[in-house]
Amino acid sequence: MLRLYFFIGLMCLVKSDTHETCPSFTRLSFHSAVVGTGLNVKLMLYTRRNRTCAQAVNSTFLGNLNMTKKTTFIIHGFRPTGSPPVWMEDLVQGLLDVEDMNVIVVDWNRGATTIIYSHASSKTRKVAVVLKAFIDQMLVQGASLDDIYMIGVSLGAHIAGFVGKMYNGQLGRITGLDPAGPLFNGRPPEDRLDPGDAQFVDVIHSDIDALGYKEPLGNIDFYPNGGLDQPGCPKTILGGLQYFKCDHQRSVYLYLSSLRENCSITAYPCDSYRDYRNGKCINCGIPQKESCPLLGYYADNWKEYLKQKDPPMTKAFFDTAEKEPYCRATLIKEVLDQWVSLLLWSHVWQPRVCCLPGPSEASAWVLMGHEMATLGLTLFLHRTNISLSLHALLCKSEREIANLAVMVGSPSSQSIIDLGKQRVGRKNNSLNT
Ligand SMILES: *[C@@H]1O[C@H](CO)[C@@H](O)[C@H](O)[C@H]1NC(C)=O
Ligand SMILES: *[C@@H]1O[C@H](CO)[C@@H](O)[C@H](O)[C@H]1NC(C)=O
Ligand SMILES: *[C@@H]1O[C@H](CO)[C@@H](O)[C@H](O)[C@H]1NC(C)=O
Ligand SMILES: *[C@@H]1O[C@H](CO)[C@@H](O)[C@H](O)[C@H]1NC(C)=O
Ligand SMILES: *[C@@H]1O[C@H](CO)[C@@H](O)[C@H](O)[C@H]1NC(C)=O
Ligand SMILES: *[C@@H]1O[C@H](CO)[C@@H](O)[C@H](O)[C@H]1NC(C)=O
Ligand SMILES: [Ca+2]
Repeated sequence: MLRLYFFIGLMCLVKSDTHETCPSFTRLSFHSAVVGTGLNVKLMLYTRRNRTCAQAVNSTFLGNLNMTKKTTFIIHGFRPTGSPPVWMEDLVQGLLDVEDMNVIVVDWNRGATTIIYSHASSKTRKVAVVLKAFIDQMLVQGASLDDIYMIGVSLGAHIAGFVGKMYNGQLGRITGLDPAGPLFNGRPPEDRLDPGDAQFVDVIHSDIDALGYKEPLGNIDFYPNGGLDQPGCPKTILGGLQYFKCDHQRSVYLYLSSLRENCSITAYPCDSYRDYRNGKCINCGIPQKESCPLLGYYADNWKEYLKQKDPPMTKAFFDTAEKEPYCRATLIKEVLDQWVSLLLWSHVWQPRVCCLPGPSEASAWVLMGHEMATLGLTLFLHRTNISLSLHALLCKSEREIANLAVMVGSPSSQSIIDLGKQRVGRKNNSLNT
């Protein structure tokens, strides 16, 4: 017993100690959610020089914010239990891993924590006003709107949209991670995130039948596994809290996976998930020299192309695995289920340097029969070696194959296989040499 008291005492000491030097995300209890919380927005700055210890900043104190760098704001959503978002730390560190930037965690837990969703959603514009005041100060200090990036989760996505509207769409970029649907579905553009809110708006929709927003909201809208339900998430209420939030939260985990070098997810522009599953959208609908858009952090590589479209909105689909690495799709499960056809295709970044017919052909297709399925699986398991092996197979070139997708031929993807056959037919020479 004494030991327990000692331990608790020690924890309090440690806690109050770190509290003074490093501000951390507001931690509230379920009690706060029941009684409700007044709005208080805390901004915490993380940089590569100070990855673990945040600095509290506000519109009168910009701290170590370096105005010449990109600044990414992370804005969370509704918090019905008051706890900090479990993914926040990974997102901050992941962003700092990929780029030397300022990362600002927008902690509006006081405001978002309530059991009554409409109370939280009614505070979104007020949070946006606080962020506007902060960004105005950044601009005074020499920052550029081009360098401002907002990642908004759920209600946070609409907050980012409201900030963007106040700058007439001049913010660099907004990423909406399953933007909130309830009370926003069907609203006009001024009352929600819309493609005009930033120079580039990309959105992941992972729970359009419950907590997420159904219709497209950005220049590109990604619908993983069709956007309704995510593999690996509980299908019944027996799954507890996960039943409610798993699909919704998956958008954040998919985005996070894009920050990891080994897990890029390729998406296929398409009118509907059904068309995608039927193999109608495998050529990306994008000029030949480009490969398909990637989900997540690097989605803005396709910005110029996507914005040229009229209207500048594209829906993109893809399938994922049920747990990390999500990029692994359903290959292994389905192969184990004895599918015999395996279709493997790659998008070659620089067809000119490969022995493909010419620059007009961006994709190389290989249809693999039964014998080759084993080889394909082996290649897949040694993921880092796939591109090497494909080089040997297709290109005999040292150039990187930028993107690769492996998919099992299932009855629904018969048309992919047919298309693959045609392509293989046309490329027999290059494959055999
Ligand atoms: C990191 O932040 C803490 C608290 O703000 C500060 O004491 C420390 O000097 C910072 N470290 C660096 C390298 O800036
Ligand atoms: C801004 O932050 C500084 C330093 O943390 C603090 O002293 C000041 O009171 C804050 N100002 C406001 C308006 O919150
Ligand atoms: C801000 O960043 C630039 C380059 O990104 C760097 O040259 C400069 O030293 C930084 N300023 C501070 C105060 O760290
Ligand atoms: C991918 O990389 C991350 C860190 O970059 C690592 O934690 C993870 O295990 C890797 N996954 C695979 C399948 O290699
Ligand atoms: C990739 O292939 C090389 C040569 O065959 C081998 O030495 C290496 O271990 C392989 N790497 C992986 C991750 O399988
Ligand atoms: C191409 O190769 C495949 C498999 O080796 C073969 O079935 C097909 O007949 C070949 N097509 C042409 C046009 O040579
Ligand atoms: Ca769902």
